[in-house]
Amino acid sequence: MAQQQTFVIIKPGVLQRRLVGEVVARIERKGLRIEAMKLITMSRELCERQYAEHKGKPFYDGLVAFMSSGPSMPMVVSGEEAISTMRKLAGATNAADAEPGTIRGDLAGVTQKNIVHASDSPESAEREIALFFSPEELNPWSDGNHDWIV
Ligand code: 3AN
Repeated sequence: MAQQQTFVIIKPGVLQRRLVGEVVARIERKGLRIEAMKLITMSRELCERQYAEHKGKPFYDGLVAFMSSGPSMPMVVSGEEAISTMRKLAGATNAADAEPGTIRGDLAGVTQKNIVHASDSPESAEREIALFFSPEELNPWSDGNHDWIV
């Protein structure tokens, strides 16, 4: 078990659905730490860099158009095994496969608009954090003596 940083995006449409608090609450309730967060509208170029590995796939053009279609919220989230923990909280990519109890299982009806992105490896997390945040925008913090996590 190790402390890790991961990268999360609350995707376009979540603000319109008034679900930002719901998503953030699930991340907080799990005991993860939000260490950076901002509200941006991604340029097409930024989307293309973020999703370079999917270039050529049938859903790529639609994904880039969707991700640049409105405001989204990139975040840096830290904690014990944060990468796999955040992926489990998010649930399966395919909206129909995402289990109830997960963010996508409870809130996503359409795979492309599946509420959140969460990095799938330490290498992706590092690359994505650097793509969206400058070092000064990161705010590492600890729980100190406030050991409320059971
Ligand atoms: P994940 O976000 O769960 O890591 P990826 O990396 O395979 O999944 O896909 C990136 C994003 O592309 C997904 N979050 C989703 O928005 C979109 N996507 C993936 N597969 C499909 C699909 N079959 N149809 C439409 N959109 C898709």
